[in-house]
Amino acid sequence: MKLYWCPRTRASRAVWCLEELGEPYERVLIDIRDPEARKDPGFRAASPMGKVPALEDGDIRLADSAALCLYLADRYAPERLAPLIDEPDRGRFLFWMFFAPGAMEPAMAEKMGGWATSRGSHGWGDFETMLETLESGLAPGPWLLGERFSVADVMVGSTAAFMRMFGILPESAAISGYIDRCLERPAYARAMAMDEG
Ligand SMILES: N[C@@H](CCC(=O)N[C@@H](CS)C(=O)NCC(=O)O)C(=O)O
Repeated sequence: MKLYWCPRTRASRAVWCLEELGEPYERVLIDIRDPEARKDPGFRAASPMGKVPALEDGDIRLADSAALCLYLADRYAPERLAPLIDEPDRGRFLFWMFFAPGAMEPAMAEKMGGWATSRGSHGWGDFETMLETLESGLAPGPWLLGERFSVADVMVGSTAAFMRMFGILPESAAISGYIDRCLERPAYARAMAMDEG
């Protein structure tokens, strides 16, 4: 597998996921600040928006951290990192997988950009609703699926860590404790170390 990657970007989620899998992969650096580097044909074929992360696995090419995590878990760690399609946990799992890009990220943009809120008409609700939903999803924990860690935690945990890093996470013992638990995972620590070079 080839992971198109750039340090200190959302690509760290894909690295965390790959490190949890334990399958061999190669990291290909795409400096997203360099327009020439972004012309790499393999990268463009895998990433329609020209964004990292993107993945090549045999004939399969795809981009987007949530899509990658779902693909990788289903393909290489079914049951271990993603509930199987007919397990009851699969429903909650899919909700949280899409919660990160579909609710957390736009709610963060709303908060940081000072956008007008519209809980009923914005698909992500609003920042407060997103936080309340996450807090209640983390009870009883320790993970979103209780004792079962999954790639939904890779998506939601990394996004919550970005929130804390950007200084927009209000005081929340449940969310802060969750981020700390994520950071204690050796696979996440390895992904963070790669960001530092
Ligand atoms: N929804 C995508 C977003 C990826 C994304 O925005 N990546 C940024 C880096 S964090 C990027 O590649 N930016 C370069 C650009 O858009 O020109 C994901 O989660 O993978």
